Amino acid sequence: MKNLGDKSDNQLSQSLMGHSLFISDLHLCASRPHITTVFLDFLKDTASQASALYILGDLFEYWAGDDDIQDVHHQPIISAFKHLADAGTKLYLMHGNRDFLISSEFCDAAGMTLLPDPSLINLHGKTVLLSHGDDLCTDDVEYQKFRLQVRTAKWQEDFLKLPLQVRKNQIETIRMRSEHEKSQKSMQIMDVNQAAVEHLLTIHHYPEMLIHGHTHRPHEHKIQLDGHNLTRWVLGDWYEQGSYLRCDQFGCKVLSLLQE
Ligand code: LP5
Ligand code: MN
Repeated sequence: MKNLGDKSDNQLSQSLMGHSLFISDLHLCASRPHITTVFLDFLKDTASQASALYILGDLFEYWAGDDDIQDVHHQPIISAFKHLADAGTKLYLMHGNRDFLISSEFCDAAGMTLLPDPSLINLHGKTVLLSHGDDLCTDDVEYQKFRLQVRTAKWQEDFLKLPLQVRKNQIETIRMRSEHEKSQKSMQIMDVNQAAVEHLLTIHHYPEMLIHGHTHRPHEHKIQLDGHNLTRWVLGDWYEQGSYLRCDQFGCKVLSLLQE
């Protein structure tokens, strides 16, 4: 006969089994149809084998509001997510700096759970902190000012009242200004700030791993902090190829779709 002890043992072994995938910075858009095709194949062939898929921001080149879910480029992506979720893969989405206007209408249609940034999870028995990563780029003062402004509820409420096409036009203006300003900033300014990383890890009680994207500089960083050995995984973008992090109870490794 089963007792409560058996149940929690069972739940623990369930969480240790299987594997999870992490991706970010796909920047999907109608003008790069090849990457959308690669991504739809990834969902069908690779993510369908995983117990969970975590998308850590910037899934889209930009997101102007959930009233854009009917767009012909967005529809097949949303349907593919829903199909995957219905087949049993858990789907988690975190906002990036380009798609933070994704809301519940999109998530419900796609069968996804929206995660706050940062989020602490239990990943196959390990404590792992997830973030998009832009909040850690504290040396990029101009960007942080912009971020503070557009992440307020009031600003978003006012912006979303504008007609969809007006929002898209304003976003185009910001993208052009952002590209120009980025060309004037050093690589160091646009990277994460080490003290910000260490502060985040400390206030979350030294999780074994931090996984984030945004900087498009994929790497496994080993960190020693207050006597703890931690790992910071940086995910790659999907401009040239699909790269993803695969984690199970034995550890994590970066894989590329071109290697398969
Ligand atoms: O994304 P990435 O890596 O290329 O660059 C980021 C920072 N840039 C941004 C802007 C986005 O790329 C494009 C816009 C996304 C749309 C969001 C939806 C709704 C917003 C609508 C607002 C009206 O995030 C870039 C960082 C870089 O990461 C590295 O960390 O450097 O930051 C910038 O370049 C920002 C500039 O420094 C400041 C921009 C101020 C723009 C203010 C424009 C206001 C005028 C509005 C006119 C309608
Ligand atoms: Mn980003």
